[in-house]
Amino acid sequence: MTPGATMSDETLSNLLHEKRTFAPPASLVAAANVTQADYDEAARDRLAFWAKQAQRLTWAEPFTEVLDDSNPPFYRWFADGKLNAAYNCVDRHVEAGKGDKVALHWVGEPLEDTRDLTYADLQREVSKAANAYESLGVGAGDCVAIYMPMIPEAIVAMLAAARIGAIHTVVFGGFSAEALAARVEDCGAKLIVTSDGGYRRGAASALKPAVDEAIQKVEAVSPGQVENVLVVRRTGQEVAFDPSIDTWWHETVDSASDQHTPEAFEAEHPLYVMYTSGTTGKPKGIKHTTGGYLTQAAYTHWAQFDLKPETDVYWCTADIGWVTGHSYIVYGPLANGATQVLYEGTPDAPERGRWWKIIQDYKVSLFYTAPTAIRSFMKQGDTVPASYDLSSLRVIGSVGEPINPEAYVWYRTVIGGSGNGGEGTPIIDTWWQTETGATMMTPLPGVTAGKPGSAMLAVPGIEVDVVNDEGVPVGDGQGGYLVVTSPWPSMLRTIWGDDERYVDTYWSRFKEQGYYFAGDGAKKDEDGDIWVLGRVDDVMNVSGHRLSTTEIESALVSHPMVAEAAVVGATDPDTGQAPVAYVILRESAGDGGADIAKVLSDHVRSEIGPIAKPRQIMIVPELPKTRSGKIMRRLLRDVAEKRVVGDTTTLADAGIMDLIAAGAATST
Ligand code: 6R9
Repeated sequence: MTPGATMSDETLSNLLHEKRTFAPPASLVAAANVTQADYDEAARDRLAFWAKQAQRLTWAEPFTEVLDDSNPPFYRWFADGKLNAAYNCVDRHVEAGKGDKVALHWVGEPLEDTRDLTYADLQREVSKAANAYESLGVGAGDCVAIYMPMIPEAIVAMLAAARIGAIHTVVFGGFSAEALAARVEDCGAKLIVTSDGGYRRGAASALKPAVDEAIQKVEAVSPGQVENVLVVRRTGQEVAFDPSIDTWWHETVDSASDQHTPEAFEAEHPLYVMYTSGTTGKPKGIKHTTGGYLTQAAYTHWAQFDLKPETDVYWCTADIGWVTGHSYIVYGPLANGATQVLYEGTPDAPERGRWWKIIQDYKVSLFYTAPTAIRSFMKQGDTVPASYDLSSLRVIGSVGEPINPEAYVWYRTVIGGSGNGGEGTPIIDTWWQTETGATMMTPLPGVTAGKPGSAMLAVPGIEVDVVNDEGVPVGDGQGGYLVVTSPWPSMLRTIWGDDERYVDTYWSRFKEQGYYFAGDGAKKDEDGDIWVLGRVDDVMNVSGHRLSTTEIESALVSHPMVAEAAVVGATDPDTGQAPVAYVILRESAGDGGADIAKVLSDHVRSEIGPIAKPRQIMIVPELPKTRSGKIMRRLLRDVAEKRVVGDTTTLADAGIMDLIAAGAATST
């Protein structure tokens, strides 16, 4: 806590008062997958509910025990059952007569560069890749690192690993050689699957050189660890090729047999490791296993999108290198036999309407994206999406950050306005984490009236709460820490190679209660619905009041000139900390005028009160973000406190900090 500041009674002040609600469209309610009865059923017997959801999967050997909680927090789900994840995502749909159903409508970034893969195609491709992996000496328990653009082979590479019981770790294609090397080394990968490059922003970018560099780094500490590199030819660009370690996908995989018998693995067999950067220290390898993970990914994908697999076309814009790509591009949708779009490139290539054109062309009905994307479209204005037919949409989702109420309303009206026969498209605001594996909180589209900015309530079978410093649940209208109060099927099992860090990071804060500490602040509103308020590390203390950055940001975004805002607490001699805001204006606002800082500061005062009024407001062209679109407030705090800016390796665009720091130096 800041020296001199005193702790208020409230764990987190509750500032913003958003009262709008959006009821589910009648047509959706009439045929909804999930109803109130499902919540009631799950509340009566949570474990029986999950045992029933696990029947969405095909088990080679049935489980007899649902949850083994004999050694907390090392929980095990469905532990004596056996299954194969790839079989569940691919083969069983073919066996059920759905081989001709399109699994992937792949859309490359260059126009007209498209490819459809049916479930039967996927079965052949995954089988070939699995055979190729085995011929390269990869087997159950080995680790395969995947560093690829958004092409079908990325999904094939993941499923081929799962099929033979190998553990995959997908590293985002935008990460540096250094970040790749650290992950490859930490999980002990012996095979790296990559491509020559991919298309982004209208041009071919390279990936293979980063792999070559990463291998040199790994060799220096762990000689001989990486045995093979499998390279997909995507762009045809020249790449260095070392035949002693490199193999072309189109030779090794394409020549392999398309027949492969999947072996069943124990439900607790590791499926993948996904690295997530902590605020400090080395990235944590989050370990997920097979049966529980697949159960919750499949159930939540079906429930939250109200998926009708025979008619819906689904599209999640996440990158495969983010957990959202794992659960809601690969495992959830494919386990459910869905048809989905997979898009390689950026939203504005070759023009700003690209995403909306894809929705129109493929009649996308279920759409899942992040607040950062929604705000960037909001910045551009309504005219671009207005020129496309978006009436196929039924349910639209948000994930990654709290969605500001104004961005929510824009998303609902401008993107979702014509959906459901003009009744409008419900938004599912899904709260979850790499660690939780699948959605934990969201309003369900056929049951709950949505509140802009609130993830609202736990999905059936999940138990969350908001507690104070002592671990006692807060009352309605109060804020505190978001916790999960009982184990769930898709939970992380540990941090790869570091059980102690797993226990310390997630289970020591509320050890006595046995609660999982999510690291997010949250509040309960007067109805008891939950609003996530961002990471507790970002909470600031102003004159003894603990304020969430999210609420001040949302107040700023509710001004018609503002598209995006980031707020940080900077050290202040009078108040301990004071809010400093970085704001991106909408294009329609021009430069905002000479008194823009005062206008916005007065707006915050009138929306939420004088305590939250920013000490300084800076207009900036962009904000520092991670590759999954989260604002990196830590770096903005460095600028606000006039420090040297810290580690920027996980930024999507490192140059942005120079721009912001230069602007701050000249502003008053
Ligand atoms: C899936 C994903 C997890 C953190 C999480 C929280 C934030 C995600 C949110 C949300 C408010 C939502 N977050 N979804 N905050 N409302 N709907 O994002 O995983 O990259 O591990 O990030 O993201 O702060 O703790 P991950």
